[in-house]
Amino acid sequence: MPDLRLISFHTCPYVQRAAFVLEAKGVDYEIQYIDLANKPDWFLALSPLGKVPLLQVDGDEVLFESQVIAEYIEETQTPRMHPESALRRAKHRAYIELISAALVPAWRLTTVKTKEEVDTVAAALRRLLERLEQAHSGKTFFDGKTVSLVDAAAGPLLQRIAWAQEFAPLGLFAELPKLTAWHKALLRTPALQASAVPDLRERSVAAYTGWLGDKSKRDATGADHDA
Ligand SMILES: N[C@@H](CCC(=O)N[C@@H](CS)C(=O)NCC(=O)O)C(=O)O
Repeated sequence: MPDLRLISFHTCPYVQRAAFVLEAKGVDYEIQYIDLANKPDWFLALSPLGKVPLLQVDGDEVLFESQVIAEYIEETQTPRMHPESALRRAKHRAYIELISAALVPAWRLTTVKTKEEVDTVAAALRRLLERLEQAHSGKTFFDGKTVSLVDAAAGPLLQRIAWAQEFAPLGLFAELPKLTAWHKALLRTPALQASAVPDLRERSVAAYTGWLGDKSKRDATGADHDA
């Protein structure tokens, strides 16, 4: 088994995706956290895009991009998380792309400054969540009773949506019963629980520096979203 080291940032949902896959397969790995506000020189030398996650394999090989890392772990470690059928596998990869696209507005919710911007960003996120609801099998996880790479990508997204809605009821899960149940099932999944530091929620909530995180502004403008 190769020697694996995951270079991480505490609250990064992309790192969590890679860690979820390692945990779901019971793979041994080390994790090293860096400060993205003060990137070390060794990290900048290793990371072509200056981003986490990185996976160092046997010391000198470096992989970047979370989904590439997830696919490498999938190809080299059991049990398989991707479906056997090429068509289903392709669809899983397509929905992982959709989840990556949804992480962009989910992250923007932490910083946008006005209620109007929050509503616009939440509406864009909601449209993607509706497509995910349509694609979900209705079983415990995205496509069955066991976790797939789609679940590894979705867990960190659904956690962040729930945390945004602790500040104001944005209605992001409203009338999406499959996503609501999926979120609950993923929260109970050991691989998601082990994919990040125990205080991930507190650290993530602290990143809300925009309108959602500012109670005085919310009170002034009224957090009158539909639930
Ligand atoms: N597409 C990349 C996105 C990774 C990413 O955006 N990571 C963020 C932290 S969550 C990062 O390293 N940001 C540092 C920067 O952009 O300078 C992946 O899937 O790995």
